[in-house]
Amino acid sequence: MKICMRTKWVVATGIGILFVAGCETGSYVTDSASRVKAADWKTMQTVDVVLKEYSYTPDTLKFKAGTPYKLQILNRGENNHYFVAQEFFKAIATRKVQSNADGEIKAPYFSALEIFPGRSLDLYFVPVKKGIYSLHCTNNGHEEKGMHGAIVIE
Ligand SMILES: [Cu+2]
Repeated sequence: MKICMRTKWVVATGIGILFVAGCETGSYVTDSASRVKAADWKTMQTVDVVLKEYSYTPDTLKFKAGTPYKLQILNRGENNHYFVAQEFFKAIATRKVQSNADGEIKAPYFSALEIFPGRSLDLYFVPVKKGIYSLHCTNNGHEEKGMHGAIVIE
């Protein structure tokens, strides 16, 4: 299984110390449109993640490759919070992001989502590439205060 964490892994080798910065070279899922079309959206699973100061609940999200999902990203905090998971977004076939009553944004992939206090965004997707991916908030200092997590595709 591929492990793509943002944390730098230090690997001791015979020739010195090698710093591995995760797998940040992968490309996005290029056949997203056909995967989204082929998925049986009647079997869609709904998963919630709650953002607040300074956490994701749950802090580990688990998905099964090939199953269609709606991930409801709910900001129950007082600040804007981000859902930044670049390697995860590269590992899924994205259908759309829906802003509840406001509308839908259709794009082949996203790299980050920002959710305003008291609001939510719904990410519709099909997990494709198995692995462990990091999640964090890029709002000022939030990650250092604990706003980080992991996303697992099994
Ligand atoms: Cu935050």
